[in-house]
Amino acid sequence: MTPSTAASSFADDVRHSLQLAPRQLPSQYLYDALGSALFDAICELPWYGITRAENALLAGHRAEIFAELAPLTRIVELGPGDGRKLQTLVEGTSEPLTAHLVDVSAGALARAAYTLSDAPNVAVVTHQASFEDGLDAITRDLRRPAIAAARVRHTHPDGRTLVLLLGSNIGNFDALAAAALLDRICALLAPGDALLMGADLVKPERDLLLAYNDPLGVSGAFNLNVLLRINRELDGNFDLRAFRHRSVWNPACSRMEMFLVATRRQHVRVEAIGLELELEEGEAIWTESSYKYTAEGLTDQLERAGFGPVAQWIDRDAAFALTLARTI
Ligand code: AVJ
Repeated sequence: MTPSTAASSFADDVRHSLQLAPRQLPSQYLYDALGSALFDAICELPWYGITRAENALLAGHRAEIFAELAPLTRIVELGPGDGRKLQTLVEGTSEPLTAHLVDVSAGALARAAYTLSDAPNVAVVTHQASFEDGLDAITRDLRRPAIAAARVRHTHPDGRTLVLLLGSNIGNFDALAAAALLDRICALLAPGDALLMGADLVKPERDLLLAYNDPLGVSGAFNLNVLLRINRELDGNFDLRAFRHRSVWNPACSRMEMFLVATRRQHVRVEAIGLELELEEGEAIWTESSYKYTAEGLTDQLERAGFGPVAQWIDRDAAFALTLARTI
């Protein structure tokens, strides 16, 4: 994706989504350089257990995963963040690997590539793109004639592929979009390849509220930063002090919802997209949904997308599941 395309889709998405009822902003835009750094800080918070639980599961089961998938030569990670999840995983093998990293954030890609430069057996290829566009680009690469012929014979002369969708990144997709993403991943893979998915499970509401509205205020800063980004990149005049962070658990939809709530009636202008907004006091901009799953819900969803045998490891304390699904 060229920077100009990225910039114009940000402008289009902001113009469109801020005029919806209720007002919204797509959560992918939370991750500019500062947003990615704030998210990395969230992962260090004692109240946000996803990252620690997942790392422990990856470290505990990586040998098993590599043994199961041998010969594994290619890893595609959707949303690598700072690269530490993948770093933990690849400590389980000394075989040569190519890692394709797909992320909307250039800063995250640079940091992930740097983290992985410690692993001598891993060659990194970065794709600054949405998960969908990145998968399309990688699929085009993989459909070279020699590989296409091998796929028809259902063999793996060039090794197997493992797609990683970790950190509960799946949680930002609603049911339809998640199904479409899993279908797309399944279609990219050849028989014997696999998807490793890390997903946060439903847990007590008080734990969820602490994870998404932490006492240190990092979650709030992470959320508010999207307004700062609009001010900087689209010449907006959002007053960050006139909004507060709100997180709520929506049990009917099994998701955490994150909002920016206007603390007073106000007029906002976003110059670069010619947008004028009148916000009422208490009016909310919906900035993120984080869906929470059940262990069975995850395996059902993977089977519906066409995956075959599934292995699952669960951290009961953190209520987090790591699920490995093979293709048939
Ligand atoms: C990176 C999407 C998995 O939903 O838990 C953290 C982002 N939002 N705190 C999540 C997030 C608020 C995170 N994901």
